[in-house]
Amino acid sequence: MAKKQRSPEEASADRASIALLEYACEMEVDTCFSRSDAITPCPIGADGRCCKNCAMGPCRLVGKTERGVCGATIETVAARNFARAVAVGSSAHSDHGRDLAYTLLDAAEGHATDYGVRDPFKLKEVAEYLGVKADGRPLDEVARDVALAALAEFGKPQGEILNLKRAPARRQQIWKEQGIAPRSIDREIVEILHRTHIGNDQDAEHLLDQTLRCALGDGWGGSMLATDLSDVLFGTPAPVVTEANLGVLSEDQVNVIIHGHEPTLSEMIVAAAQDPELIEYAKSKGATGINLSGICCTANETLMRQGVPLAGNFLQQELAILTGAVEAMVVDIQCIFQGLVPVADKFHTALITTSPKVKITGATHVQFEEDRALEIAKDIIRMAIDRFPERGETRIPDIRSNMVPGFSHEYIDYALGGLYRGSLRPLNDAIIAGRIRGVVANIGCNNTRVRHDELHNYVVTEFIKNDVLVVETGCGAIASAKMGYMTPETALELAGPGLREVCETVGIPPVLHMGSCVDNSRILTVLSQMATEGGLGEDISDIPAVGMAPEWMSEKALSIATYCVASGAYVILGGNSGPVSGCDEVLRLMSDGWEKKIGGRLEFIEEGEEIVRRALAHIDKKRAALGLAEYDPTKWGRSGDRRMPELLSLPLEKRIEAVYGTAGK
Ligand code: XCC
Ligand code: SF4
Repeated sequence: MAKKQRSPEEASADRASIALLEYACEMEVDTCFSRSDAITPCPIGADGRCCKNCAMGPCRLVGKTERGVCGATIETVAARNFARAVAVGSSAHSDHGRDLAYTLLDAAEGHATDYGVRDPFKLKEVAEYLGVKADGRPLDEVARDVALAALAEFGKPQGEILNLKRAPARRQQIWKEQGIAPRSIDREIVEILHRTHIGNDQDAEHLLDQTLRCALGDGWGGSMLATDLSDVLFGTPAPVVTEANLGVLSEDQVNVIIHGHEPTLSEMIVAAAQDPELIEYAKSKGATGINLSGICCTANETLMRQGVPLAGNFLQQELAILTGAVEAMVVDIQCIFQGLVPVADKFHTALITTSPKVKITGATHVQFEEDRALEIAKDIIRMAIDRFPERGETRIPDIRSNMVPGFSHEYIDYALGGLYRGSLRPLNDAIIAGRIRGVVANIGCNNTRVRHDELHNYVVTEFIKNDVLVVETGCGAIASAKMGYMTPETALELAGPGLREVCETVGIPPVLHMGSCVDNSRILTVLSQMATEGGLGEDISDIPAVGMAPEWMSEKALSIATYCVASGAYVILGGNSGPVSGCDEVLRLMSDGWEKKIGGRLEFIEEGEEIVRRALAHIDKKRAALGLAEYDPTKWGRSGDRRMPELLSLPLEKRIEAVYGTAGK
């Protein structure tokens, strides 16, 4: 039975997307939105009640069926499904990290001459974490050893993941006590695949323990390496000024969109787009230049380091092509819709796959190789330029917002403490005093099953109003960027009085863009440092902080959620159909069970209001447990820049009165 199609306004909260969805309806072009309306999710699979791990099934544990053919219970089936999803998510992040280690190795050995070490300080720091001696040695040698040490983390025969040592001591102790410290990244993933084979591990709690261990291998292993090595190769992010939403596309330049997750090729495309010869070539075809923008996390990577504007988030990939203004969409890995092919076919757009791991039927494959990186990037730009004369009518929505991304952990340290005394002390102090009530990490995807961007926008608005500092990555970060929340000025407009004081003093937005999905590791680093800085307990689980992905859809999001919980955080995933909601016992194990075991808990909550309510309650509970002052917004807001212009506009006498009261007369 065909379902009713949602109107553009029902499908998205983003104005630029609504405009293009109207056009998609008119043109009868299918998008993820219309397909989502046409497909009802399988209610059995959605709840985690379906097992297809062997050919005696698939077994659907519904109605009177209490066990699968092999006798597996719903607890086993739900936990196994969840474990497998986390293993896939973890593999995606980690394999991305592995490729960066190979790029660094190739660069250090002179096989990839377009790449090199762009942040030697970070290299030294990472060398230390990985046990590589850096002092007094040539940079290339250190880089080579760091790359090899990083690669060893994926499959070393003994020991534990080295970056675990970066967690607070108390946290490391918990991992030891619970036996969930990951040994090597690949091993924990493979062990999940093994354990979930038919007739193997059939105890939900035991399966979930391994899930925690595997996810930790992602967060503190693969993802953290991906972040660190990207910073080494391409520079550690610091604030830049740029823009977000489809309005960044240009009417008169060649538009190239980079989409996916890896910075490796896209950094070269950024360089190629600035090549004077190619710009001349673009002009020879009637364009005024070359305009780059990004979608998903490739966008976040080049945004943070190069200021490349954001065209949009996950659900806008097809809509970008519908503008008719995109000459090429260049994709690498992860979150790339196969649905791009039929949309691109209707326009002059070249859809170009580049990863040796990703081909899409109907797209043009230009395989990326590190040793010819810039050359390949230039070929791709040339292909885009060649499409420009074929461009037809365009409909670029005139919608974009200013933004300031680039808040790496290093930059936050610097912003708060200065070059020589970089520290998170002022952040801890602001939380202790109650100017900042707590911290929320709002991350993750969009999902066609909820109105595009709506939950992201709602929760972020509520949190900053309530003096909660918000840090973001992934597509959630792009949603806030489009709302204009990532400029310091927003702080004046929307933030609560205490948060506003802090933002004004430091000159930061109340919503900080911390990067791509693998960069959630930056959030782990910040939380660890907050826990060891003093005044906020001694573990991540003590900090008044909450993690959430209200519009999540990917298996990577499940891995992120699980490693955050395993690191001590309270994590909320949007939507009630968590992949285990068919089994109360597994839901209990992940919430109360995990809280007892490791201090963090995972919950699935559908409503935005309830997400905010529970997050604030958790923050206040943690504040109370630390013995901090109860949150009281009326204490703040009588200082800060905003009062200055107001004050200066008053006549002298009134000004004195405003400062000293009538006693000043
Ligand atoms: Fe993909 Fe990273 Fe999700 Fe966005 S947020 S839809 S995973 S791009 Ni990670
Ligand atoms: Fe059914 Fe068991 Fe096979 Fe799963 S593993 S499909 S529950 S018989």
